[in-house]
Amino acid sequence: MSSTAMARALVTQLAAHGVRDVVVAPGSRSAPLAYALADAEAAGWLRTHVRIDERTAGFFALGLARAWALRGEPRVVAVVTTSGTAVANLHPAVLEASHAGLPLMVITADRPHEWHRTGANQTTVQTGIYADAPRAVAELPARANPAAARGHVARLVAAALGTLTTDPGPVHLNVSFAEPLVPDGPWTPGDLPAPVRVTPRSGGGGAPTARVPAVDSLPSGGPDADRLPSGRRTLAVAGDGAGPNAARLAADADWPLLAEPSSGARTEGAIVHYLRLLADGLADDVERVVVFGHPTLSQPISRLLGRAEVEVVVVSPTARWTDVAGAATLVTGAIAVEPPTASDTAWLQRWRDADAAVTLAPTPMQRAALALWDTEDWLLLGSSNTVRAFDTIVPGAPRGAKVVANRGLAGIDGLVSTAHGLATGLGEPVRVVLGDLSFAHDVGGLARGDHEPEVDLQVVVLNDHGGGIFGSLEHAAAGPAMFARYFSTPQVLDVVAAVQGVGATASRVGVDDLPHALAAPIRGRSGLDVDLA
Ligand SMILES: Cc1ncc(C[n+]2csc(CCOP(=O)(O)OP(=O)(O)O)c2C)c(N)n1
Ligand SMILES: [Mg+2]
Repeated sequence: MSSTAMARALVTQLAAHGVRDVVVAPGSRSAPLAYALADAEAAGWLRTHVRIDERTAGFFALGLARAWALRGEPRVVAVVTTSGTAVANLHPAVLEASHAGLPLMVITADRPHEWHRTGANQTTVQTGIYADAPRAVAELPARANPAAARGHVARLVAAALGTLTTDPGPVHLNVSFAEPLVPDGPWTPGDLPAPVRVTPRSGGGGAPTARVPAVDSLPSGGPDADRLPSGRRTLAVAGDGAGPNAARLAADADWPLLAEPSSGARTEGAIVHYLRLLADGLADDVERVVVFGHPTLSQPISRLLGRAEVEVVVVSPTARWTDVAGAATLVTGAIAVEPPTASDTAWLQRWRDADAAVTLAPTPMQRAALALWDTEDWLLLGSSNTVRAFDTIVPGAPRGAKVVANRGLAGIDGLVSTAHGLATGLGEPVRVVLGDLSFAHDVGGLARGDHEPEVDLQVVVLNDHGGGIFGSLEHAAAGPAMFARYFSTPQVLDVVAAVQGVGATASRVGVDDLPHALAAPIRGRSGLDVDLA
């Protein structure tokens, strides 16, 4: 059967199974899909987004997937590439999607199977390339019957959403196309066919939500909830993507709330200086820790969760929960809390008082973090010191519900691209704040094709001229030459010029001027190079 017929069948089934965004990178082998997707977009079935760099395309798709999840309507986002090295360029985003639990469908075009291992141009073994990251893998050989598309797409979409597995994440479809790669006639997509209905056994929950804030994924009551008795000195630890219910439960139970900035739970009442308080010995009296989301930011929390005498309860809506030390005695989808006793309230007050008593002179990066926290647009926090500056200084506030980060694997890559996809998906202004090396890693993510829409996206570079985080690690003790060349790695880079080079506006500001610069509305693509020196 023709490549055109297979491409049209796949696109039809993607749209039928709820895919609304497809990111496309140019290529000839994937051309049958490009033609079919263009027709599908013209028919209003879905939106396409064209990116030239597949590494960027992958993270852009991840940002789109996160946008759907943040809106409480998780959907699979597909990304289409040609064969060869293009496929490998998607790997970082596939890994982040796997560890963040986001539904990304990677569709890689391949050469006919008989060309494998023959020296054929741009031909390699693509199936299995992402190792065990995909939740499902499907292969469609060249000249396969297009009727096969329906079943495979239904399976892949269900696996990506975790409909039956409660384990959402990336999936991989490798589809081979033989010539001709151009359509054999016009196509006007009409009515969408009915999708395969895939429903979970209980029928109640529907697809689990990806691990992102603003998604109420942790019902605090309900018949299936595990009831946690009051009267135990408990801490609530809200890691990335914990969601606002973590804050609500902590408030209901009078538990001190230790919420990372991208938890969605760093809202009113959160303990700000918890790292300091843990270090000062308040942790010694903890009897129980209830963990929400994916905490990664601090050693003291990890140590606390590894202490033998501390009871650890993990609340997780998906099959992949965080319990590094293997200490959890209960892993549950939902908890119910009892009204607090006088001792619970006294325990909370002890933490609040200690928190209020901490005085510290903020570092320039922390001052930048406070200024950014004071804004109202969506905020994507970069890895490394950026997210940690926020974690150690910003108060619990409603803004905490509009902060996200790529904490699946905490890479310094793909952050600008993720923000670009997020802004496109939300249709709202987004600000990404990140280190100078992280920015250098993904300058291309800010670029836009001539024929792609402009978005409201601001890149804020916290510029300390190199990887500042290494100065707080044991490598700070390496000699200055060793440290500068192999760890800090400052770059010959003009951030303003780089931003301007992709057609965005840019300016350099000092920390003192940052609040003023942030007061201007985010319009189009822009950059702020914040000089932390
Ligand atoms: C893709 C990737 N490569 C390397 C690392 C290791 N790494 C962690 S932080 C860091 C330096 C980041 O520098 P910058 O973005 O300037 O942030 P800063 O520490 O200065 O705040 C590096 C290289 C990583 N996390 N991800
Ligand atoms: Mg830096």
